[in-house]
Amino acid sequence: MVVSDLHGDWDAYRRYRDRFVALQARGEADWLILAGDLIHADSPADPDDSLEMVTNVLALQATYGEAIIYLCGNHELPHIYGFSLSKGETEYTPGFEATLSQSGRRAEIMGLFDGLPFFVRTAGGASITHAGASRAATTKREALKLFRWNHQEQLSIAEGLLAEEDVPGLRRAYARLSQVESYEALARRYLAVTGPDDPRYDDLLRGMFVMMIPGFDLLWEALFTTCERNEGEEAYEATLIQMLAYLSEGFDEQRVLVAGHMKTPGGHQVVAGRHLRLASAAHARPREAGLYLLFDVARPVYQAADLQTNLFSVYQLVD
Ligand SMILES: [Mn+2]
Repeated sequence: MVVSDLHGDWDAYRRYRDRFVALQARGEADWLILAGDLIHADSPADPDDSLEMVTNVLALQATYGEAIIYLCGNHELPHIYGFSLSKGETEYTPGFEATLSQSGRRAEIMGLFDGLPFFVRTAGGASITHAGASRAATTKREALKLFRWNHQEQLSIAEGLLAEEDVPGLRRAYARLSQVESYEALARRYLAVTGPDDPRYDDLLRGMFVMMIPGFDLLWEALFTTCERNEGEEAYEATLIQMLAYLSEGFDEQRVLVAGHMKTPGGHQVVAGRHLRLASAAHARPREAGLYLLFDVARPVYQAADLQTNLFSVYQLVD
């Protein structure tokens, strides 16, 4: 069972979770795959229960073990690296950082985020990821780097670079560039640190150095890709076929990519023949058009359209 982009929507999360629990008990679903962007309400007007949802996933994992797969989305990513994320006037990250600090479970949740996979492959040839295929992985070597990505390695490179710098000077420059009076105000806002003694105090600076590591854009592109809306459907088809070929390395041939990430009126869309775009809540328009995917991972799929009969709703009173 695949669900995507719940964006802090507890009601949607509860419906999908309960559906999985019921299906699992009947032997009709073995895996629950949350395809990223579980957190951050889409708009400041929407309720945001991101932290409750993440802690509930931890509880589900304690019960169902590896059957609960949570993939990394572009909204989980900034919290791993201490970036801020915003769109227009909406700042997504400070609220979650604040609840994270208040929860007393930061280390546990960061441990979860650090280990979130980017891709799941199936024997039947459908791979699942958050956003889609990206052009950044242009060689097999780059694709392998992405598949074996290590956040801690990137963070320690950035820490090494930061250690060679005049840190107080960088803090002042960072504040100046952000047009605020002090770095401390920024660190409190974006990292929910307690003050200058907090071990995470300089994580905004570290995040800045992460962005400068050559090759980091590989990860960025993979989680933020806007697919055919970026490069056109024809070019995207080639990108998609290339990505599926990389995903097929040393495994069953992968022929279809399932991803969410983008606004999808009606809850699903077939893109470039091989990409099934899924929106389970916030991106569905209306929200209640949101769908989940339930398919047999061993049955071969050849086209995204093959999965269209496997889409279901939790917003209707059917069982
Ligand atoms: Mn996304």
